[in-house]
Amino acid sequence: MTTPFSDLPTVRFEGEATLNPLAYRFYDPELIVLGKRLKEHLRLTVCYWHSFVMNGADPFGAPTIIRPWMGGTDPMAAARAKADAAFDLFRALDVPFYSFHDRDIAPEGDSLAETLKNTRVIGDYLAEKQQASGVKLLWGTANLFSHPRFMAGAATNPDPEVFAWSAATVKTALDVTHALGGANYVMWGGREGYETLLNTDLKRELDQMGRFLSLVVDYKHKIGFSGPILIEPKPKEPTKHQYDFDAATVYGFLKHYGLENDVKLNLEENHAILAGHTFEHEIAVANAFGILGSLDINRGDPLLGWDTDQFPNDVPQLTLALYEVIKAGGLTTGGLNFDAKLRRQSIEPDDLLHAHVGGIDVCAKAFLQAAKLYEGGQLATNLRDRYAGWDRGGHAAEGATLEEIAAAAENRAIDPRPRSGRQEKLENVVSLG
Ligand code: XUL
Ligand code: CO
Repeated sequence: MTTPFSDLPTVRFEGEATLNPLAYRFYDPELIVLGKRLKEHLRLTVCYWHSFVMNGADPFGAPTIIRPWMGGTDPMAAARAKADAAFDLFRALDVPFYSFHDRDIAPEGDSLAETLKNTRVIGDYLAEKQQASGVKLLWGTANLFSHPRFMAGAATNPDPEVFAWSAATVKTALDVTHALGGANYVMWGGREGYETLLNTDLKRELDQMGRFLSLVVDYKHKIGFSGPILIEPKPKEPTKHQYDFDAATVYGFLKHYGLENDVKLNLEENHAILAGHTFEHEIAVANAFGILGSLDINRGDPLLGWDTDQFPNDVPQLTLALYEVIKAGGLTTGGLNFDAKLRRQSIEPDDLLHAHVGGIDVCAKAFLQAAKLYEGGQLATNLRDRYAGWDRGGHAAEGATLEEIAAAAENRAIDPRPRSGRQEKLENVVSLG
């Protein structure tokens, strides 16, 4: 079927000097950086939900964005038309990956069985589209938050019937992700949280969430899905207290339920900000615990306290985040997923193009700057020098008891001299090179 993106030329790298707004100025997919092609570092991903489902409706008003593939009387035909539009956009942007929720790709049916069948049938259609285009699936996930049945949670719901419904939904979404060769399977705890303890058994809900995740991990091994399960932390919205608050909280949760070797994280810039962190903090925490998985690349608005999911356009900020990714050894199965949506007044199909082209170039420019910082080595040298005392061994070295350290400190009577943290000097290196 013809879609608004069918006839668009494919966006290409034209270099920094080009005046063509629909060309890449920094994203040269074949450029070798740090020993790998840029496209292999970034693993750019377009997400289905914001680009093909979201229509600009908000709590105050009706849809504004024209999505020609939505509507009609046959929801399965509409789902196929949506897939055609999606793969036309992937081709026009020349991105290697995409991502989806089950409900983005296929409609809810009249029964659970019909809903699951719809997911599988459209999954087969997507397999054909992948085959024809070469575009791959970065991750699939299940939408366990939009329908009213999930209002009090999915795995954490007080009603075991909802737990069971959610299990069936995730099983099918994971089956389809597996069949499509998905590199990861993501779980964002949409409604897993609470508004008030007056009606919530917090311990029971956490146990239910731990059990649900264990069941998913067992099933993943059973079917031979080799990618990681990724939890996506978010501190609030929709609920006031989301259980998957941030990277550190999720690690504690995984450890408690013995899942830290099977589950990693999908971190999102705007979620980090809502948790009172920077994106780079969340990446560094995940790396410290060995659970860095993938990234949802977007930004919030400093004047707004909610998840605005805007396309990234802050190069200095993203440079710091991607520097942490490089330090962590890069994303292996993960990628940079544009979990970002157009503003409500950006209503033309080509707004979607401009948003992604700019977002991709921002990621590329930030990555190239981060790679330069990494190769330049100034930050690493500084860090090494700052902790050099530990390399010299000494009385506080590994293995010493508290008494030994205490006695040595007292005998030596050295009053350690404060040394500059050199923050401004280092910030200048980042900003000015
Ligand atoms: C919600 C969010 C989700 C997840 C997938 O804030 O980020 O779109 O990425 O469920
Ligand atoms: Co996200």
